Amino acid sequence: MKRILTGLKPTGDLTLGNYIGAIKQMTKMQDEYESYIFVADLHALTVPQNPIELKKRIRAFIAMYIACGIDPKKNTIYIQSDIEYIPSISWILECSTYYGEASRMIQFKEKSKENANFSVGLLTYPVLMAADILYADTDLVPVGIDQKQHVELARDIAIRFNKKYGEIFKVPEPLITKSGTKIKDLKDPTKKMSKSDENPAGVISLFDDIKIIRKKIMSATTDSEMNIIYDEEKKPGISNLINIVVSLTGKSINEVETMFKGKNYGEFKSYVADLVVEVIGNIQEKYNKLVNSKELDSILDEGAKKASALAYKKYQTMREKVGVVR
Ligand code: ATP
Ligand code: LTN
Repeated sequence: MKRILTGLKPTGDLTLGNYIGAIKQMTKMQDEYESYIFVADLHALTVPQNPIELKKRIRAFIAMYIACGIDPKKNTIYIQSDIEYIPSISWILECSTYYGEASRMIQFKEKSKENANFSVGLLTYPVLMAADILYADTDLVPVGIDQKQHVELARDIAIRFNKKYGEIFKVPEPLITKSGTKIKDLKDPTKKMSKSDENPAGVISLFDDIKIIRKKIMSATTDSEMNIIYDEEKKPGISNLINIVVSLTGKSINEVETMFKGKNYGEFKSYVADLVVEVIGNIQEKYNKLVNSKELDSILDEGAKKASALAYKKYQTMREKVGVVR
């Protein structure tokens, strides 16, 4: 069975976009693959975080994964920082990564422009990501298109390391989820719905109160026409709402258009709101039962144990090969 592995960084509350674009995709793949899913908490440290909030959010992410349908029996679920050998693996990999290639990463270039006092961690971020992927002999890495370059760097590092020291790493492939429609911001449907967005009005958090979710959808930006037709360019707001319906129900765009022929935007938005509220309401119910449970700790203990055993083995092999052993 091929192994897939992915992580999300806890830099904001999980959104409907993360659910549709990443978590739901993982639930679809968990029967076909041996799946590893984690919270990339060390990656969150590349930008300033409030420690108390971060700690809460890490646990919330794990509970949310499971509430969204990531089955602990089918997945190895863990917190990145619980796997203590990953940063050690990352260090050895850093020494096999050129400064030039790390500084060419688009995400680094963009984020380092935002703040002149950026950390070194922002530069080495993709090497830590390579360690996340390579320790586990991962075959496929499901990610959004923005992370493709990082997975390619992980491949380059693996190939280079293998050439120098022998076949140590499996060379992973990115898996770009084609069906993973990009969900757009409800207030500005030309940009992606993003968990680290400063303006929450256009972002549906999986933790939002149901009433707020309904309100956000009812006040989503649309155009001044009257017809519910998919046209990303001329009608980005309506198209985004159609995409949400398509992703949550499995209906086709055509079916949604037909359902709402002759209906007004209010009726359509109200349908979308009912749908999203039902989906997120069910998720929240499961989440609330899980988040403070002992069961969650057992799942995390088990995940950490399994992943740590693999990471330890890989790290020892690397030490031997590189020569940093007693
Ligand atoms: P940040 O704001 O911190 O960059 P983000 O919400 O944009 O976070 P990422 O952490 O970059 O999300 O991505 C996690 C996963 O969720 C990726 O696989 C990404 O493709 C997916 N994802 C994020 N936002 C959306 C969205 N709006 N629509 C579909 N998929 C999304
Ligand atoms: N960089 C990714 C999160 C991430 C990841 C990983 C994804 C960290 N390590 C390993 C896949 C595999 C992001 O920003 N979404």
